[in-house]
Amino acid sequence: MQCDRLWKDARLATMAGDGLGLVEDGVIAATGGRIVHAGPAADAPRFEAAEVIACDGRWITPGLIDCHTHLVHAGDRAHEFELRLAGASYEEIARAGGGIASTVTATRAASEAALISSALPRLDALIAEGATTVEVKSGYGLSVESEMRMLRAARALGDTRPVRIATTFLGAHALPPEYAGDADGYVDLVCDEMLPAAAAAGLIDAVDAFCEGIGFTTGQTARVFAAARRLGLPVKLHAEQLSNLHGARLAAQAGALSADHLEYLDEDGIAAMAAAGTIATLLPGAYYFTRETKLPPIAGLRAAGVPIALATDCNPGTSPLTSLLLTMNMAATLFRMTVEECLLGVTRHAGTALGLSREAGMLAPGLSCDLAIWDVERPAELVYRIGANPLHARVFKGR
Ligand code: DI6
Ligand code: FE
Repeated sequence: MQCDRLWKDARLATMAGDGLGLVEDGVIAATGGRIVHAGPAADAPRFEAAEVIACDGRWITPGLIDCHTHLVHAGDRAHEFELRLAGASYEEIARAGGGIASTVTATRAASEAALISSALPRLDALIAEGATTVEVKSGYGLSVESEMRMLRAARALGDTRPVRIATTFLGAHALPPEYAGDADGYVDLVCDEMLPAAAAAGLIDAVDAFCEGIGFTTGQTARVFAAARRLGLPVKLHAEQLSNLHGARLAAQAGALSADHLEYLDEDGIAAMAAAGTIATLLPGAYYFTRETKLPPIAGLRAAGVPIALATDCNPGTSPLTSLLLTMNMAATLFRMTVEECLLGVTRHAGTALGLSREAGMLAPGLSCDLAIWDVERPAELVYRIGANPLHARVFKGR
């Protein structure tokens, strides 16, 4: 059988089937950028490959997927970090006009080229650790023009680097100053103008909102979801990060791909997510950086069979994190998630959280040949080490 490239003498964590889908003596064959075979060498057809890559027993996982980031933004909030170290809380800073609002001011003032160049080092850090798919949200522009500029910058990142970018429209992230006291009026703008304009330009893969006391109510979130549905776009939600507004239930009932954060999620929300097949995306970097003490209900999610994804939440305010390896270590250490859960969380379940389960996140026939090849003796090392980067090679679409 002909193929373009064949990786042999590899150990595979396919993430397909049960658990990590471990294969001791494995091969992967790809043609036209797609996997045509991934599994034990013993079961593989005899391949005639244009190129053969000997892996010397290295482990191969699917390319990693960061399914929740705010990678595109201008400026940083290091000064706010200093204020927090001096005792101010995230909510206090936000209510005093700092926080998200300060990033909005900087982002509005930045050109598309400036947004791209400031995001690239963050993207490159993710890529250097084997990421092949990265979600990027808007939400720091909060006007038709500047939200679209953020989304165009996000799309451009995918033309600049060998990586798949999934864009998420987060117009309902914060209230811009010109709408102070008129959140419903701003939601009108989001639903009637911003979302349709960005969708018409092909800039949106999914729609998100920040459903929170300092964000938008469930009623406002439901309106954003309805506008997304009219445009045929999938939804996801920042829910239950700082309080329990029952956003996860609302998201699940809207058929959301994922509900994200979830520290304050309750049993009712878990049941709704399980019934809808909504992924729980946990963001241990934000939990760590904000020094949250309320743990997301991991045991309840496990018991209900809700798949858990993990992501960096890379953003200047609550998670200035650009490492999926550290994200996994934090999930294990802070949330007591298992190695298997952590690795599935940045591959298969992260892919599903982006609606990309037939494209990325597993080593399986038909999927894009996105690989991370690691210099480790066992997959647990990817979760265990702090600050090490054992990536040997990275393959995107078979190259
Ligand atoms: N939740 C978060 O953790 C970030 N946004 C959100 O909706 C924080 C964004 C920021 O502080 O800039
Ligand atoms: Fe976020």
